[in-house]
Amino acid sequence: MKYSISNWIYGDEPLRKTFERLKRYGYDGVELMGEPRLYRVAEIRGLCREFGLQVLSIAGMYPWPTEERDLANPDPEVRERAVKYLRECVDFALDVGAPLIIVVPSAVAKTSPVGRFESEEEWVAAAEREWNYALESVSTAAAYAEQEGVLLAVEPINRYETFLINNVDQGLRFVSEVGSRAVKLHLDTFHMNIEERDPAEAIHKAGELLVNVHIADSNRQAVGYGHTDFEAIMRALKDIDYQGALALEPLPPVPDPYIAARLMRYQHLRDLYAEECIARLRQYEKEI
Ligand code: LER
Ligand code: MN
Repeated sequence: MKYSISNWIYGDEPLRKTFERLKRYGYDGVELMGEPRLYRVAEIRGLCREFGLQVLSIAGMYPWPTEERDLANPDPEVRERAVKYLRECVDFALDVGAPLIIVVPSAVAKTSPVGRFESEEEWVAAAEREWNYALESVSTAAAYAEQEGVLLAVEPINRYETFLINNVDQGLRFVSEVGSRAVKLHLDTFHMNIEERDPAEAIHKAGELLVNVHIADSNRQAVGYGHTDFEAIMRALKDIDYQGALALEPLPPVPDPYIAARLMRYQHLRDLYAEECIARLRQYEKEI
């Protein structure tokens, strides 16, 4: 199994410090935050060579409210900018040798369609419209990704962070409706813990469409801090012959993930979580 850490959980920490941590604890690579304009490609390539690490994935960032990153937005100009952002992420992935980009097809923390609704019917109609807009946007971006040989991996996230795609069934339906070779599925153990009846069963359902996985425990902290059954998860990944990476995304105990990522008072957890997560997951790998 390949292991990485998604560097958005370290706020604006310098890349060198992140790469040093990854190397120290035996990781194979990094998942880079999808902010192409914040990086210098030459620096990333140099750090990968120096530390013997790979960029294994790009985590697209879609913070709500946004006029730039909402692929499902009713405003066509907003959607156009969101597709442009994804194309920039594809170019960035090519520049740093990353095989895939994570896509959340509506913005993160957008828990209702855009607008005000007087009735259930209006809400349902608006949600369906945004589903279709998201399909159209992801299909457009997928045509470019397919041509460039990069994958887009759709991430279902929990109901408190999106109304659009919360679980593996909805994720698989979305992937099938886009119907592109370049569009696959990503799963996250933290979100699955909220939305799935059985996370291991969800992994089995995803099967060969699963190309990337985020790891955090049930309380979004490091492996072993919550009640997620990682043994069952590792066994399910083995059963489906999972070939992707496990990208760690554990956060300090603070409700808003983007604030949690930046709080200096929890910085001491960065090394500790990095060390514990890979050690515990490797142990499960050995035992199953
Ligand atoms: C992103 O990978 C994710 O899991 C979202 O919940 C961002 O907070
Ligand atoms: Mn995630």
